[in-house]
Amino acid sequence: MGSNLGDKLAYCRHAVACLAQLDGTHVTAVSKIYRTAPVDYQDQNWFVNLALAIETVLAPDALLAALKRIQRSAGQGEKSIRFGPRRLDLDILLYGRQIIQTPLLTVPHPRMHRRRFVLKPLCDIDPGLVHPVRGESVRALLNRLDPCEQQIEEIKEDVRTTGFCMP
Ligand code: PH2
Ligand code: MG
Ligand code: MG
Repeated sequence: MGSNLGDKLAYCRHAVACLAQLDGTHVTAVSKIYRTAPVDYQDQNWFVNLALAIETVLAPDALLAALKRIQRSAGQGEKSIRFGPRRLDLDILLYGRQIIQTPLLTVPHPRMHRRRFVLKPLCDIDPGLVHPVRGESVRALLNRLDPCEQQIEEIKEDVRTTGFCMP
């Protein structure tokens, strides 16, 4: 998840709480929280980014619909500039090892392998997670990035609120 408008951490906390309360869904891991330099469209605020692992009965399209609902509940409209500022952005990065291509959803996320703000939090959760298209672990993909690009700093905060079911 990511936010770079308003009270970024509060939007992320809200999203974590909503996901923890989603029917048929358990949050099983939460990454550290990061401040990250904007990528792809650079003339905007730094983001707060983190990643969650969930177990869910929701199929990918139903999960996507739920994520959009949570985005809307944070006041995030559907129409934002591509790669531009947003209160809350919830993306599906991986769905098990499935490869999904529909008009609404591409999984694995098509840009995740080159984004430090995605790979670093995923490594917190499980560095051995394998990208099902590239056949490489998220740690290997992270090590491949140019160390001079995509600044990232850990924030010492806790986004976990209530309703958690940690393994
Ligand atoms: N999201 C984008 C575009 N650029 N940069 C950072 N650092 N973090 C993001 O979450 C992000 C971005 C589009 O969703
Ligand atoms: Mg995004
Ligand atoms: Mg998105």
